[in-house]
Amino acid sequence: MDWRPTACVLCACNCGIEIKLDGRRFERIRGDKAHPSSQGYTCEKPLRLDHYQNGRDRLTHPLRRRPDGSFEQVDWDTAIREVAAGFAAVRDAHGGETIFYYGGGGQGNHLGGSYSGAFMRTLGARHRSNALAQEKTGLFWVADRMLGTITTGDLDHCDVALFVGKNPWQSHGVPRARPTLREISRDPDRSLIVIDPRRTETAELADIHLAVRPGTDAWLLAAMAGVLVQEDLIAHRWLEEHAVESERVIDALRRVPISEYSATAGVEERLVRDAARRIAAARGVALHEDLGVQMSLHSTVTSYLDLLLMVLTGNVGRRGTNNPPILFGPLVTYSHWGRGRDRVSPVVGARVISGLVPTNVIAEEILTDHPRRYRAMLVESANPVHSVADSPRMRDALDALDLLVVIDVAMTETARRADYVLPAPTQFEKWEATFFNLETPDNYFHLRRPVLDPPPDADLLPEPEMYARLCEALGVVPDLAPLREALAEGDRTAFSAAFLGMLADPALAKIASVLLYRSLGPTLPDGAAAAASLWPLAHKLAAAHPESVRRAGIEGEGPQLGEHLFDAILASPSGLVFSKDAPDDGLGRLGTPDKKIHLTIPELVEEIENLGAGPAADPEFPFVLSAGERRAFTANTIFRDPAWRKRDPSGTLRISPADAARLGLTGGAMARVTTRTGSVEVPVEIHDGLQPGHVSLPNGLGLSYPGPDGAPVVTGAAPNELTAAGDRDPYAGTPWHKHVPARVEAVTI
Ligand SMILES: Nc1nc2c(c(=O)[nH]1)N[C@H]1C(S)=C(S)[C@@H](COP(=O)(O)OP(=O)(O)OC[C@H]3O[C@@H](n4cnc5c(=O)[nH]c(N)nc54)[C@H](O)[C@@H]3O)O[C@H]1N2
Ligand SMILES: Nc1nc2c(c(=O)[nH]1)N[C@H]1C(S)=C(S)[C@@H](COP(=O)(O)OP(=O)(O)OC[C@H]3O[C@@H](n4cnc5c(=O)[nH]c(N)nc54)[C@H](O)[C@@H]3O)O[C@H]1N2
Ligand code: SF4
Ligand SMILES: [Mo]
Repeated sequence: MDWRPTACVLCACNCGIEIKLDGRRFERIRGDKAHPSSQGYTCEKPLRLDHYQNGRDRLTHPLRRRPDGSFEQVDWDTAIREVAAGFAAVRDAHGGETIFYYGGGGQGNHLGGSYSGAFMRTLGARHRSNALAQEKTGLFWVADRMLGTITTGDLDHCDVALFVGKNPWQSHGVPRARPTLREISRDPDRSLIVIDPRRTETAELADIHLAVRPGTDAWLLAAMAGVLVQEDLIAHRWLEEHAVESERVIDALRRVPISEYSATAGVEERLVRDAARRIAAARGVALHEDLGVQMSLHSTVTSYLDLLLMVLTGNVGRRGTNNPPILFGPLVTYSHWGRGRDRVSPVVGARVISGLVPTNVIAEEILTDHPRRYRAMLVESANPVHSVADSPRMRDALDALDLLVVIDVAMTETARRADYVLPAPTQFEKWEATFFNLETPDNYFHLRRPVLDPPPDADLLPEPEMYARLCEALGVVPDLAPLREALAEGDRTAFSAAFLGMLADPALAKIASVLLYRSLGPTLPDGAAAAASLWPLAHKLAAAHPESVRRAGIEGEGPQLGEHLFDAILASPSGLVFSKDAPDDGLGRLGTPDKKIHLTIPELVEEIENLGAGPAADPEFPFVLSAGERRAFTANTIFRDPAWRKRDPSGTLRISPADAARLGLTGGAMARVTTRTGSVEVPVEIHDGLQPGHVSLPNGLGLSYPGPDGAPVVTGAAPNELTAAGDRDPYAGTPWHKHVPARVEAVTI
């Protein structure tokens, strides 16, 4: 009876869960069997969600910084008026493009972010970023140039699953990760191939584990692609039909020195050849690459090589291979094929991919006297002081701004430096959704209802309401009576016409989401006003992919299909399937103008040709530190209360038995880890899955949280106290967090 459906907010899977309340506490949590993607599955982490919901450092009132640096509570009218005026003053003095937006949603909340553009565009802001620019932009750039779209590996129907730098046993990121991995591993006709320097839980299940030397995936993958070409295992007929510009890259791969590159990567040549042959022989290969390569050396060329393995063997656009998903919302934007502008950041000139400035250049774009430097920043649902490279420098950069405004639910490392902190209800106290809709052949969307009200003694506003009020404070929201009158007619046909009419005015087009929130919003059932921004998305999707939507069981023609899709979303508290592919639909969704795969990216082919000898170690920093490993008890910085961890309370440094013995370290002893940026002391865990020379620290540690007496306590080491902003990919600007040169010593007392 009182099990309330919602979703887990701890990773991009957003598994459906049900929560039973005891007053304001989450008494029990279980998987929601009615959720069409997770089907009752969860990992162990959401059972601890009460630590997020009822954290001791939750924000309760809008805060304004006093001249002495402390915060005072203010009412919402004051906060909204002063924040709007503060940004407007920066715009008037320096231009709107000096206002920077960071965030827009974490692992569970993207609905608020869908309203932020209204405020930012009205101010004339143009530059923004978020965590995707720390991980996925290199892959997005490559996929855009080759395919005109991103793809997702179809694990349900593949016979080979290939994980590169990803440990889904712990990090998930694919639906029902553990049963899926077990199933593939147990099935004699299917193979699991894992490329990871560490013997991870996922690697333990693998048929082929390529234990690459950290940072040398480019050599390994070039060798594998070389095997495909040199043993003539490529899908010639398929390539002739679906690919162009293949000569240059195939020619380069013909000349790859396979033995030498395998040796550089530290993997036996026999195993490299076996893996390539298994891929070539598969009916369907599903590839998932992740941070292990996206945050390491040569990350963009590695993403290119990953996709080359897939394309050369015909593993794109078919069932059981990698397919372009039908995205529900604007998670990725593409620019290469004339659909947007290739831009660069104003100060550093870094490439902007999918609309995002690389996170590693943000501090540099602020700490300068360049006239176009960022002067003000709005941070929503992110903790860049903790999550972006070189925290000390990030703190300096945020302190140098004329204005910093943070929207969050908790008092974070970033919020502590703000001029204004705007408190939002948690993701269980408001309507929420994510745009992590990446699955094929079936794809899912879940609009979540609130599970409980915000605390009665708190004064919070959901993000859409904040943005609407901020736009109103700027004086740009017109009288909406015509829209409301059109809505009063019952169906939304007249409303649709009136709304489209308004968008002819470019100033109003900028605030379209706020117009919808204030007009359509209040007419939606059960207080679902925040869902108003989904209405145009439902229409766009139904117009672009009517067959896929109808296959998902939504009926209607023309605009009616969009209306029905929107209504179905509102009526599906456990989520719904919104699109279903027919087998082999995928190639029709390539985003290139000729619907062909463009195989050669000249600058990356050149890099493959000039990889040279492997990365050289600096004798002063002989270890490779992976700073930010996903473990059983990490969840970005969504859980701030360290008590959520049942094990590994302060985050160990994992080190190989050989290195530990050499350094005189025993399990539980303290070690000092030093990099060019900083130094931390952490307990040691001897881990026989690690290669000598490789050490790792978990992500999400090092947060400051009130202890029992209310005084702040920092638990564990924050990884970005150790990373450097200059350590980044030359194409995408993505960080090398998995490859930080480090020194390890025993701490002697
Ligand atoms: N438990 C838990 N799950 C999470 C999260 C969390 O905080 N905790 N966060 C979520 C988020 S935001 C993300 S982006 C995903 C990330 O998910 P993953 O990318 O799977 O997570 P990581 O553990 O950061 O990195 C994956 C692997 O990269 C390997 N690696 C290190 N160096 C190299 C290298 O040079 N080459 C290769 N091939 N591999 C290397 C590591 O050994 C590690 O096993 O996880 C999500 N899921
Ligand atoms: N060294 C190193 N750095 C890394 C990584 C690494 O592996 N190593 N991983 C990177 C990756 S992949 C990622 S995804 C990032 C993650 O880092 P960030 O993008 O900074 O985000 P999160 O840590 O997920 O924190 C999300 C914030 O949202 C807040 N929040 C929760 N619910 C709500 C809500 O409803 N509304 C609002 N407004 N706020 C809310 C939380 O309190 C928290 O402050 O870290 C990156 N940084
Ligand atoms: S897999 Fe991700 S979304 Fe699912 S329950 Fe675990 S942390 Fe939550
Ligand atoms: Mo992430």
